[in-house]
Amino acid sequence: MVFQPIHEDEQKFVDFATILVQKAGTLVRNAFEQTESKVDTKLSDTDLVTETDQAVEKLLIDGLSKEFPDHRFIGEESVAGGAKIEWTDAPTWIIDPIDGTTNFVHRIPMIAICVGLAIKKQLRAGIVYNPITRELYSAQVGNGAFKNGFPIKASKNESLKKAILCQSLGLHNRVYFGDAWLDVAQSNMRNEALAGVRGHRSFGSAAINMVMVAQGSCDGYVEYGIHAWDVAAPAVIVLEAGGCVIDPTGAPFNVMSRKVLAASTPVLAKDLSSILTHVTFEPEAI
Ligand code: LIP
Repeated sequence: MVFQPIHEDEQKFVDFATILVQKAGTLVRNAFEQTESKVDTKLSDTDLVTETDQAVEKLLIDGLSKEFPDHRFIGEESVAGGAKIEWTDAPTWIIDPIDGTTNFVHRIPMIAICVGLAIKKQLRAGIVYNPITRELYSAQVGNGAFKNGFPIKASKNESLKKAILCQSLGLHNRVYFGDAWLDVAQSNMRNEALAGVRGHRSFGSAAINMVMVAQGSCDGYVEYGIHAWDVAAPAVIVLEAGGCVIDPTGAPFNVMSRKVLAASTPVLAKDLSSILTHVTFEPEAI
């Protein structure tokens, strides 16, 4: 696919955002080096937020809105604070200030600042930055996927029997489905084990799970109950790395649907989808 911007300033948008994300990374690293963070909870005891999440989101939105006043924002902590999700044709930044907040609170170095860009409701670019490992993943539609400026490629694995899958029990879903969710999650992981997968890994961050697929380290990832800000940026990176991103049911991916399946190849994606029990959510926006 050839890089064909759908907005004449797309490159300018992404270049500016990349510099801002690296600046936010310094803020996160400094906080990560403190012995502990002040932690609050949101929807449940497993849904954490810290003042660093809020400070990073403010830095990103203030910086981008000053540079690009007509742009719109969908930010995890703004939405948590009551902001309405405005999903329009305007250039829209979809932001998770710290994806993997629980890892951040526990000082587990698998966290990511996620900034996705959508124009006319099409995901056009993604930046996923782990400021602790200093790994910056980036992609623009038609331009390829990169880690610290070097090209990355998804594996070509088409077999579940050779697959490492990124998956957790998704405990956050108990707030929606009660303990019945555990039966679904355990059944899905059991079916994958019976299908002969090589193993499960979960990095505690949707974005890190997805860039592991993009760089070919893992072969698949599925999660229910995630949000647009968890997956918008890494979805572009997986696709531009030659991977596949769909709805877990096999339907086309919808960034607002609260579920995602990323895989190295369409064959693996289809086989993984076929052994899963699915759940549905109200879309976050239409
Ligand atoms: C996290 C996701 C993760 C999910 C967690 C949480 P956050 O995002 O990246 O995949 O399992 O429940 O939603 O809240 O740390 O930004």
